[in-house]
Amino acid sequence: MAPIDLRSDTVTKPTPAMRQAMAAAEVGDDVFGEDPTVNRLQEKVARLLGKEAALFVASGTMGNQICLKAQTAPGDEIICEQGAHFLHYEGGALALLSGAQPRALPGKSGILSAEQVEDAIRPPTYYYPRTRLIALENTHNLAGGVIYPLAEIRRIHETAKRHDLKMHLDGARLWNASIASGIPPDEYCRYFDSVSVCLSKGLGAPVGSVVAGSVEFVAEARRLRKMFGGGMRQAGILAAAGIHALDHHLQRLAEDHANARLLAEHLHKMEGVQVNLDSVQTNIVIMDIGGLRLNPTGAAEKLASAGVLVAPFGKTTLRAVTHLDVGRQNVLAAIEIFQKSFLS
Ligand code: TLP
Repeated sequence: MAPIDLRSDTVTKPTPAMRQAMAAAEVGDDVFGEDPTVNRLQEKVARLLGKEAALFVASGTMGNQICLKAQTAPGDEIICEQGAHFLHYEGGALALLSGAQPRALPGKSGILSAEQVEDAIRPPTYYYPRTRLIALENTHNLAGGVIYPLAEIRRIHETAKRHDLKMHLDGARLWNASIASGIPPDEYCRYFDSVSVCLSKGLGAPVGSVVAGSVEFVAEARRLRKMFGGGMRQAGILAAAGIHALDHHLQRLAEDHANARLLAEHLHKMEGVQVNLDSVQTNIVIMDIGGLRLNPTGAAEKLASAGVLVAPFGKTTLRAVTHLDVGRQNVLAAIEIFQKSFLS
């Protein structure tokens, strides 16, 4: 039997209907801007996010890095939370590609306050780095899928405006935030100059992310995408999967959230395991197994041999993520496996 794969929501396989949409996609050379399906996806995402324009890119990493570079110069400073994805999981790309430096602040469950941001903004003197950009993540992956409170985003935005700073949103899982909170994506995005959203996570497309912003920003993003080697040709085959995902897989994210909750509540009751239930707001469950006599790698291996895949995610933590390819029955089966593996 195939294992129950909770390592990430990136592991989903395209559904038969998605594959059909991909096979039927009209295509053209997207480097010339001539792929009608890519253009349709870009228009659709721009509309959903309330932005003037959007650009299809290869990955969430490429999306973030294009947005960060487009809005900074080497030596500039980017204010972000210390668990930001682009600091830890993008291979140091910020240093290489933008030459900007992060000013990483400790958030509460990944959430920065406007006061913290205000305090970190550098006065304009010749020896300080120039604060340029504020980058937030919604949902916050390392904090366990926590949703950024809209009221705090608004306050941070006011601070940004006062200091003439730009705002970037890593919205790899913005769809999850939106479905869980009931706040439409464009309401979140109106406070940001650039947004990067993923199609290949909760939405279940095989490849791709989209960056969005003003027409001027997207023109620069297009230039950088080419420079980073991300100009794809008949990419409509991939964009079709994204369009299909947005049409069919958005509302169902609520099921992933209910499944994550179910898993979290059961895990939290297990001896030696702790889950901060307050942070389980979407499809990610981070469990602290410090109370067991297992390290995360050993625990993940034990679970894998019993049929559940999870990701070691810290010194004493494991991460489980629910998605399109795991239903409630799979989660119930996984709970039994967790119980047996952790208790034996
Ligand atoms: N996150 C992956 C891993 O890299 C950890 C995952 O399994 O969660 N922003 C955020 C908030 C992300 O979680 C990710 C992927 C990305 C950006 C990068 O996306 P990709 O993997 O498409 O480059």
